[in-house]
Amino acid sequence: MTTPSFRESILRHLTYSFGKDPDHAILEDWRMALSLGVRDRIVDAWFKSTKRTYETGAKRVYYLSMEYLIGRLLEDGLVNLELVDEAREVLAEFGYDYDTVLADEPDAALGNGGLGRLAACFMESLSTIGCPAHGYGIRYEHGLFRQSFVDGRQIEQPELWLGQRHAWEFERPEVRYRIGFGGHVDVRDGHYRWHPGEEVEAEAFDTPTVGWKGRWANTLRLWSGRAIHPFDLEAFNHGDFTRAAAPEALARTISRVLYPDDTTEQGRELRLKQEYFLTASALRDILRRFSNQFDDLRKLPEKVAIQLNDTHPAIAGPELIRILVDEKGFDFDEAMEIAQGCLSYTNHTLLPEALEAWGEQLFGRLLPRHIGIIDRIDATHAGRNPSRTQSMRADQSVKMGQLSFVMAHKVNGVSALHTDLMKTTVFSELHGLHPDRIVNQTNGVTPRRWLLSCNPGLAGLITESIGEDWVDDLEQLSKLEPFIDDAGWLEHFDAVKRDNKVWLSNWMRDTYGMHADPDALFDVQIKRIHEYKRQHLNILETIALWQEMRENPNADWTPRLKLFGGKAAPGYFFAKDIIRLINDAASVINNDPLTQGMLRIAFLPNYNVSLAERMIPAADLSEQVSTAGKEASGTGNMKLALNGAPTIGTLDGANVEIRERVGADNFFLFGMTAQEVEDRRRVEGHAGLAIAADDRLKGALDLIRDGRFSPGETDRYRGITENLEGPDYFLVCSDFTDYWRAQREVDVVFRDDKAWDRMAALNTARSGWFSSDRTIRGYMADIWNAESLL
Ligand code: GL9
Repeated sequence: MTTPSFRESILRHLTYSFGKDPDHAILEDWRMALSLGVRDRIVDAWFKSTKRTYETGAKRVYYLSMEYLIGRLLEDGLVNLELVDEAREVLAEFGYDYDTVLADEPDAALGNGGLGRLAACFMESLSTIGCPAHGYGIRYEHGLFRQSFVDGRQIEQPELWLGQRHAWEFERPEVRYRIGFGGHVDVRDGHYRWHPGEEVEAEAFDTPTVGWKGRWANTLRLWSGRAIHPFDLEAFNHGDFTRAAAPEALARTISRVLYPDDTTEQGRELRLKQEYFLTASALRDILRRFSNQFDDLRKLPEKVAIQLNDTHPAIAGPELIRILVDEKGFDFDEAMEIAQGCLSYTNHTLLPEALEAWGEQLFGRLLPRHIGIIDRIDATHAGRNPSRTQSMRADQSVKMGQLSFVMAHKVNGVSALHTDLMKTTVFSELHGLHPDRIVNQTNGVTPRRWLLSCNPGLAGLITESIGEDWVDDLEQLSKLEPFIDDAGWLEHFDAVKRDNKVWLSNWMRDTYGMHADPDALFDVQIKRIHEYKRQHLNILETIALWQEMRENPNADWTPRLKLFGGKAAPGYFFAKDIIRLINDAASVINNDPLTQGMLRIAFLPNYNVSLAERMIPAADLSEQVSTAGKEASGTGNMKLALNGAPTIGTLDGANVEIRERVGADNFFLFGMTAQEVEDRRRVEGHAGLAIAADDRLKGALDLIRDGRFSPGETDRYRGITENLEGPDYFLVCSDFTDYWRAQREVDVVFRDDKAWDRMAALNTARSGWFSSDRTIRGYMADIWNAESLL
C-alpha cells in the first residue's frame, strides 16, 4: 500500500469522511479534513510505538491526573510532524488562510492552570523522548468555564469544547469498566468483599499524543461516565419519561464538569466520586494490560510506574491494595509493598487550603472498603510513626497528602525551593521517618509548543543561528550566547519581538477593539487570579505610577502597557474583586488625557492556552510576583523567559532557578525571601507600618478607598483595602516599596534598547534547562526507573 501524499489525504477526508467537495466545504470541514490527515500519520507512529512497547516488554509509565490542559491539537500535530508548510499550501490552494483554520479549533480546557498544563507538557515530552506511557484522566464534557467581563466583572459561562466536531479521539466502546460506590462490606473468615450500592460505567476515549518528528506516540486515555442500564423501559412504558432517562443523566454527571477551583476543595461528594472514577478505571486498565503480557503480579513494580499528579488520584494506593487483597488473594503487607513499588506522588502546592482532606462520614459512605484499608495502612505505618502525628486519620477526616506520601516510594516537589519547604513544613515529620523519599523535579515546558509553534519568528532566528537540534535538546540554546554580542543579530532578535508585539496589538484591536502601542513596554501578568499571586500588587503599583505621571506629565516616562490575563474561581470573591478593580482602573486610566501614550491597562478576557500562545511571544516583561514560599514552581515564568521576557519577581518557586540560570543581572529581583515573609508576618501591624513608610502606596490605597475607580460606589473595594490595611496575609504592602524600586529599574533598562535586547536574548539563551524533556528524564531516572525506547 502506498501512502497518499498529505494533500491527497486531506482531500480524501474532505470527500469521504465529511462528504464535501472543495466547492461546498466550509471552514470547519477543512479544519476537520486537515486534522484527520494529520491524525492518520499520528496513528502510524502510534501503532509502531505500541508494537515496540509490547515486543520489548518495557516498563510503562502511567500518569494519573484530574486535569490535562491541552489546548488546541492541530498545530501541535502539524509542527511535530513537520507538515506546516504543506498544510499552508494546500489550504491556500483552496483559498483558506492557515491561521484562520487553526483558530477554528476549540481549546480543550480540561484543566484549571499550571497543574493541568504541566500534565499536557509532560505527555508531549514523554512521546518526544520515547518513554512508553499512558495519561489517564476524565473526559469532561465541560472544561474550564468561559470568562467574559460585564462592567468589569467576571461572568462565567459553560465551556462546550465538544460543541464542534472533535478530530482527535477514538471512542473505545469495548473498553468499559464498572465502577462502584457506597454499599457495604462483608467479612467472612477474614476475607473482605465490597458490595457497592451503586455502579456506573467508565468508557475509554483515546487521544494519541505525538512527539517531535513523529518518532513516538503515546496515549491519553480519558474516561467518560455511562449508565449501566441507560434506559428504564418500564418507567418509560408507564409514561414517566424523566425517570426513564434518569439513570443515564445521573451516570453522565460524573464526567460532566471540571471543578473550576485550583486551591480550595469543594467538599463535594461528586468531586470525590470523580477522583475514584478516574483512579479505579485507570487501575483496572493498567492491571488488564499487565496481565495480558505478564503473569506474576509481584512483578508489577518492575513493569509499572504510576505517577499521582497531586493527591487527586491518591485513592490509587488503597484501591490497588483492595484489588490485590480482596480479588487476587495477596496478604496485606505484600499488597502494600507492591503498591508502594509502583506508586509515586507529586506535590504541587503547600497552600493549606489545597491539601485534600475528606470528612470520614462522606468518605466511609462512598468508599466503605477503602476507609478500612486506609486505617490498616495507617496502623502498618504506625510502626514507623509511633507519635502518629502524621497519621492520615485525624480530626475525623482522611488526609490525602499523608496517604499519598506513605503509599509512594518517591514523593517529589516541583522546584528546588518548594521541595525544601516540603521537607521543613507539611511533610517534615514524614520526611524524618523516610529521609530518602522526597526528591525534587523542577517543572519544565515543552519547547515544541512554547517556542517552536507559538513563536515562529524567534524559532526561525534560532534555527538559522545554531541549527534545529535545539528543538529536542533545548540546552543547545546556550550556543546563542556568542551571537548576542553581534549587533546585527541582536537587531534581528529585537525585530522578531517587535513583530510579535505588532501582531498582538493588531489582534487585540480586531478582537476586542483595544488599543496597544507596540512601542510601549508590554508588561505581562498571566495566570490564575489569586491573592498569593498578587495581581493586586501589580495594580497598586500601576495606580501609583499613574499618580506619579499625572504629577509630572512632562518627565521622560517609559511607556507601559500592563497586560493581564487569568480566571478567578467562581466562588473566590476576593479574586473576582481584583479582576474588577483592574478593569475599573483600566477604564479610568486608559481615558485620562494626561497620561495618554504613557500608561495603559488591558485585561484580555478568557485566558487559556491559545491566548497564552499569543501573549507570551509578545511579552517584554514577565510578572512573577507571588509572596515568597507560596508559588510551588510556576511554569508561565519559564515560557516567558524562554521567549525573551526578563522576569520581575520574588525569590519564589522556580523563579529562584530561573534567576540562577539567566544570571542575577538579567532578572529584576525584589521582595522578601520565604524566611523573611515568615518573620514579617509576626511583626504586629506590618501592613500599617509599610503604608506609613510609603506615600505612593498610601496614595494608591486612598484613591481606591475614595472611589476614584468606582464612582458613586465608594465601598466597592472595601474588601480589598481593608484586607491590605489590616491582615494583609500575602504581604502586598510590605513588598510594595521594593517592587516599585524594581519597576523603575525596568523603566531605565528598557529605554536602553541595546541593554534590554541583550537581557532579553540572554533569557532565551539561558532557559534551555527549563524544557519538560529535562524534567521527564529526571522522573524516568530518579522516580520511575523507566527507559526510552528510541
Ligand atoms: C500548581 C502550582 O501552584 C504551580 O506553582 C505549579 O507550577 C503547578 C505545576 O506544578 O502546580 N499547583 C496547583 O494546584 N496549581 C498549580 O498551578 N493550580 C492550578 O493548576 C490551577
